[in-house]
Amino acid sequence: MIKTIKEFENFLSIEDKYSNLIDSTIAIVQAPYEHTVSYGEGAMLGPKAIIEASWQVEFYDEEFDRELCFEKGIATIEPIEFGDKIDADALQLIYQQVSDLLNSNKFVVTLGGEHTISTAPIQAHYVKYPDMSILQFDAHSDLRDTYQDSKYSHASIMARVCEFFPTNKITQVGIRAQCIEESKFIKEHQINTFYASGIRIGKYGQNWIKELVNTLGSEIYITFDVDAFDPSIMPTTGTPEPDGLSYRNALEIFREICNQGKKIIGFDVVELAPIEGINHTNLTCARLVYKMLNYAFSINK
Ligand SMILES: [Mn+2]
Repeated sequence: MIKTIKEFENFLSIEDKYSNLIDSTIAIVQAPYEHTVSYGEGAMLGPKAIIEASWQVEFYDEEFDRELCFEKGIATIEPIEFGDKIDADALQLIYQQVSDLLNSNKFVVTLGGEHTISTAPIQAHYVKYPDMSILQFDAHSDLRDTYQDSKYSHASIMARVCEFFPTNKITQVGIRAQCIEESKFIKEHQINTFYASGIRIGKYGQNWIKELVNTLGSEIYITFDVDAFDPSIMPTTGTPEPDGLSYRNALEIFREICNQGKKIIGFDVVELAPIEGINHTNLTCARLVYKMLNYAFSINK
């Protein structure tokens, strides 16, 4: 039984009329899972921090001249309780909830938690959208077969995805920390990787954003590790890496997706690890989620 959290304590702090599960087009899943974090801790607190920060986000979006939350309805589901479940068992809980929501025709947003969790919503969306592409925002390519002896490490999430998903339909952006094996894997398996350094030196031509979106099919699932952002705007994440993307870069990519008539069919936002006293990063993530929803519904479907 899927339960929503109380009105006004949900994403954007909205009343039941606009946030009950039956009438809402959008559902927000909370997966506060943290088991393999290797450096900074706290990703399990990410979903709650994003929800609370969203209370400061305006309903109205000037770019779209509308209040999406009241047009579509956004249901916030109670956080998944993992108990002592880890690895495949934990992922199964997330997979089940996301699948159930997709089967009821909801647009699903999943909030992590460490990046490990993304395998579950990616798998669930892939069942419903067999032609989808994946766009991964990340500082790390996450393609290590194992990390610290775990196949379920946050550093191995995309390696797990590559076991069931066509690698040439994966596009990565913001990458700036990886091992040589990952670099080889990318070349051998034709993953479309837009390195931060490549963006800086013009390796992808004059309009790298257009080139990036050209690599994607018409249905796009986005997995957004917030460490893709520069640490100057996103210090509150497990492994912040210098020379990252700006918030503006992310929006420009979403805009280009819409301009090319492509659709965002679902997404997750992971790896926010809040630090007491730093609020702007939580708000950035909350704004990111609502902005991505606005782009996802830019074409009425
Ligand atoms: Mn990652």
